Amino acid sequence: MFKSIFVCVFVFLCVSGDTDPRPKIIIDNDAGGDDAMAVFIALLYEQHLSGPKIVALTTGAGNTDEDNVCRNNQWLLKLAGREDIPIYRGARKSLVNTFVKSKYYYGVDGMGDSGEKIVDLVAPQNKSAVTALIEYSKLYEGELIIVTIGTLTNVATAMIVDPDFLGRLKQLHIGAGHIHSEIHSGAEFNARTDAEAYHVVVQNANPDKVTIFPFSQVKDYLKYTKEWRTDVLGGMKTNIMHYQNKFEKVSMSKENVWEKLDPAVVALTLRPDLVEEYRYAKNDIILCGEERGMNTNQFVAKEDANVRVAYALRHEEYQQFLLDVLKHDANSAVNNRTV
Ligand SMILES: [Ca+2]
Repeated sequence: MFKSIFVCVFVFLCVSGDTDPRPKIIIDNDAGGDDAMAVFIALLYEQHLSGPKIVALTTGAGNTDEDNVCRNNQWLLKLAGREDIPIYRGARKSLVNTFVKSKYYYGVDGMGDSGEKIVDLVAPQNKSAVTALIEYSKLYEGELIIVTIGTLTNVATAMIVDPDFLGRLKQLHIGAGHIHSEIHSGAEFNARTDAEAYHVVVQNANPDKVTIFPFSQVKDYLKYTKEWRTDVLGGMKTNIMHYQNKFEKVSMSKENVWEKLDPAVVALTLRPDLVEEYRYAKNDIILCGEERGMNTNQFVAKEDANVRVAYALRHEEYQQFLLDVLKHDANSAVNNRTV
């Protein structure tokens, strides 16, 4: 009896191919210089601080076209020495033919237009991002956290294809949208770029599974001086920070302060204690008219909510987190850059 149970467990573990008890993470991104830092943080946190296991990256158009986003994901894994992580290519445009062309905030190539040539890249997988998301949700049922830091096109499509998709996830963490106010009055890029996808996701959401990390809250709570980003964070002599500074070069030239959604969303996923207050909300997006792409949000009791919102964030603790994680490098413990 015990022998047969042992054999069954052994076969299951062999088939699933994983005995690691840590949570599993997929980062769905549109890299993007800010996505780059988010991916680096997750990889370094896994490698040096026993963080959740990054099992895949999935791509979609956004900061630049999907061909560039895919290549940028290849760069990131190469620089981090993590070509073991598969890349699955996703949405090349929005669900409805309303794709808002990027203003190339991070440069035409999405990564600072540095002219850098990073070679010997590992090819992406043939399987699509949507198929991969669904299959990983089955492989790691109850363990998988999907973090989106681009449009919601891939996740919305997975929800449409497989109505049980969200139920199998441990969490879906969404970096998109705003809690609108006088100072956050325009539509947020990730939400607006595929407004229909955002609508599909929140229509199918529930607050036990879905947390929204609005950009407005990052702007309110996690705003730092340009000097701190350039001299302190950017001054750390690691290979990864050397490239990260290049990837943000175009965007930094336009900014007076440093406030980035993508690294914050990944950091708050890895370290939920960096969120000071969550609230529950009825959250959606406006699809028609002049306000298209803007969010609607009403804070309510959990039983009336469709999402949880990361509302108040810890300023100093997040700043320290960035220093503690990004002081590490891909190949050694601390500060190994010599050239
Ligand atoms: Ca992004």
